[in-house]
Amino acid sequence: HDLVAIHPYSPLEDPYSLYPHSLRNIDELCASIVRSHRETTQYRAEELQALRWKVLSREEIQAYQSKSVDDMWQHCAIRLTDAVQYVVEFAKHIPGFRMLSQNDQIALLKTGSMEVVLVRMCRYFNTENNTVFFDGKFAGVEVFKSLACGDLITAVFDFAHNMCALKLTEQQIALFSALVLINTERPCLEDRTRVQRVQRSVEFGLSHILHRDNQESLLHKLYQRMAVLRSLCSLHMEKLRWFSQRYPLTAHSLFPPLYKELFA
Ligand code: CLR
Repeated sequence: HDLVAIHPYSPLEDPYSLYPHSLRNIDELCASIVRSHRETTQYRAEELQALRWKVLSREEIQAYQSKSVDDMWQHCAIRLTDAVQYVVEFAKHIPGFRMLSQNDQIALLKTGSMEVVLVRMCRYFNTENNTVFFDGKFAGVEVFKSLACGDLITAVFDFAHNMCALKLTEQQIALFSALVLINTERPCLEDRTRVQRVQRSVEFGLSHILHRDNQESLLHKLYQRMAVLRSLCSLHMEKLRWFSQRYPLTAHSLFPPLYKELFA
């Protein structure tokens, strides 16, 4: 288990989860989630802003388009797995997460990590030309043509575009990501009440900062986005099953172990 290896179960390191109802300070909870978000997003907002002029050339786009289906899938699976690994790091520092059993941590990450990657995608998205930062440059939908899953790519880009339109602050993104991850509706949870306690504190944190920012109307929109995320992730799983049937060898031997563990 790759995930178990990166998740030593150490409840004592986490003061909040021992006393979930005596959160002395909701600001402290928010600050700690924002800090772990900041420390686990590969690029800072200013860095990404400065890189916006870097777009793929005609030739580079053609190079991606002429890759074989399985080459391009493998390439994207590796990029996605990198991103997922940062989300796992982020999860570990959400107050209360480490208090959950290893099985529940894995159950939450199995369904939630891809959703958080998609939430994070809006930081890497340029709405002016509908491109995403991929492999060091900004890439449009056409770059992913050889994956042969145009409907998924279009849906993912649409989602990023709509998320950008909400103009969330880094703090709002951090709290929303935590809420996406800590979700009692996920299948196979052993101790739902414990997950619920953590979920409540994160919900409380999110409404607290939205209230502070005078943007309470966002809450409803964010809950709507969560439903879209769920459908995107089941589409991703569907595409992965299709791919694994067609290219069992690539899926079996060339995909990163963490990608297989989470999604296969
Ligand atoms: C999301 C935010 C992360 C950094 C990051 C890394 C990889 C990117 C991902 C972001 C967005 C979605 C992405 C992905 C690589 C491939 C994937 C562009 C920017 C596209 C949508 C293709 C998905 C293909 C699957 C079907 C395998 O912090």
